[in-house]
Amino acid sequence: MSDERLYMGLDSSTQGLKATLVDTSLAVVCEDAINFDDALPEFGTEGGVHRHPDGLTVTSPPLMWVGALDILFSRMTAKHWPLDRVAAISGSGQQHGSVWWKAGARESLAGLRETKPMRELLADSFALGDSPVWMDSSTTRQCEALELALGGAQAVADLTGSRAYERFTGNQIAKIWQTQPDIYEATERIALVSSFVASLLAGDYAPIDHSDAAGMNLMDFRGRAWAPKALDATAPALEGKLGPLVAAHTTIGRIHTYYVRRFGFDATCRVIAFSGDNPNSLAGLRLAAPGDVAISMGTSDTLFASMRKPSPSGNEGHIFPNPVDPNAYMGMICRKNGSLTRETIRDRLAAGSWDRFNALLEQAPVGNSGCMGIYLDEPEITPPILKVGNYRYNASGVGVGDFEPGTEIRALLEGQFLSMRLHAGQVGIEPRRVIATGGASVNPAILQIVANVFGSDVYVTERADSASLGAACRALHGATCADQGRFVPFADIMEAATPFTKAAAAQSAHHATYTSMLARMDQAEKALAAG
Ligand code: 5FX
Repeated sequence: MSDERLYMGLDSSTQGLKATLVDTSLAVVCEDAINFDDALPEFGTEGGVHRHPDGLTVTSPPLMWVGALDILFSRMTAKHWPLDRVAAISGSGQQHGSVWWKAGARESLAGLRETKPMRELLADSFALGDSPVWMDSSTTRQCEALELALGGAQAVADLTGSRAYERFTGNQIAKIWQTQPDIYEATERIALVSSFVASLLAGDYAPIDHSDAAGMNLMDFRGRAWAPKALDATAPALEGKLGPLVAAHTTIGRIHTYYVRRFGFDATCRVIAFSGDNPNSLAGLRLAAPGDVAISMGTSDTLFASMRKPSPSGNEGHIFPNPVDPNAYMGMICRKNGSLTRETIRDRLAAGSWDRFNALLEQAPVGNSGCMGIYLDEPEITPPILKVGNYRYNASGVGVGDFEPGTEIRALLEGQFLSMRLHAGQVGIEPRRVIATGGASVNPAILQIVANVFGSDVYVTERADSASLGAACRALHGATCADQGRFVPFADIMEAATPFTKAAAAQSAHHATYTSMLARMDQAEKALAAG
């Protein structure tokens, strides 16, 4: 039996919890995942969330996330994962969601006893039973107030890396403070989903890392410290409730004895700071050179790129500190209407079959003879369009009610990626190489559209779940930095990893067709955003 050290990444995403175990050459040794709706039906979530009647508020119960960890670790022991060889764990969480620990929760965390499931031990630890998550768009009023207090959208972006966004945690905190002050007062610590899961492992409140903290509109993203002006404009005495910030490669503690006794972990197993799913994906996708862009096609579609010279925009996009390089940043844009919208249209027009969906797509020519569409099941983040609906335009730009199925599917896919290219360009991202990941990255027809829209070859990794893999890579990175007592470049760690595979080559004529459609997409989006 090998005694090689292993590294674990956990990903607490919107819809489920995943674990990936890698060895020192970053080969995946074991992985497993559970879906919240299926594994924990008693919480009544759909897609991992509760959608509220106002159409804007979206929440998830943090106790469900705790229950998921119980179930996943129990499954690991049942499947004889070599947990005693895990030298470090790190993790990933859906960004922006907040967990509201009630006074006294710290003692409950420290005193976890292995005789009971964690879910029972922490049942009374939350001041807020349902946490706002990234899909929530109910805080427009708080966003306007923050921008007013700080001198406008560009000023907020210059300070925090993004203009005020509804889902960003600071604006969610302001809303709770204004509408449920008793909950705010009863809260001892506000965690992000990432730092929350890290707390469960370390048995103590875990610090928030710089990269995920940039999704709060509360941190000076260059100085990597809480921004007093933003805190003051959000809620009183907030810094004490947020706790310290750390770089993402920091060891925040050793695993709590609960996991040693109940699941067989080694007591020296390090817990490395957790971060957001997008920063983890950047690590998992090894975006090293400027122009290396990743497109993650999950519940939301996000595009991100490593960058040295950030230029935050008061209109769109985000800049976060880079989770694996303290001197670099990551640029990101996020479209909320991603996979779920593709699935809605697949179910409506192709009876749930991707093969049929792809066959229908091929019935319409590249560029769709000028037809275009914007399909919004949810209020959109980029560009900010709060109303939902399907908007179809013929070649003359006139709104129409219906398309043939093939035209509809092509309008959806081309529209999604044209919009992404448009907005990536506006924050200065110039793709040289695109790495695709997430559920839709296994669909060759979608990858070909991506290649042609961006005019870049598209590569895929052997794995679609880059966030939990990225977290496992970061566990190895954090442990190596700690063992060597210095910052070790992430590239040194990743040298052992297998190269990416080219999955689609850009076709210049088709790229030109798409380039000629950008201005019309821009116009259509602006008209919708303006209401
Ligand atoms: C990023 O800003 C987002 O809101 C989403 O990509 C979430 O992180 C999804 F979990």
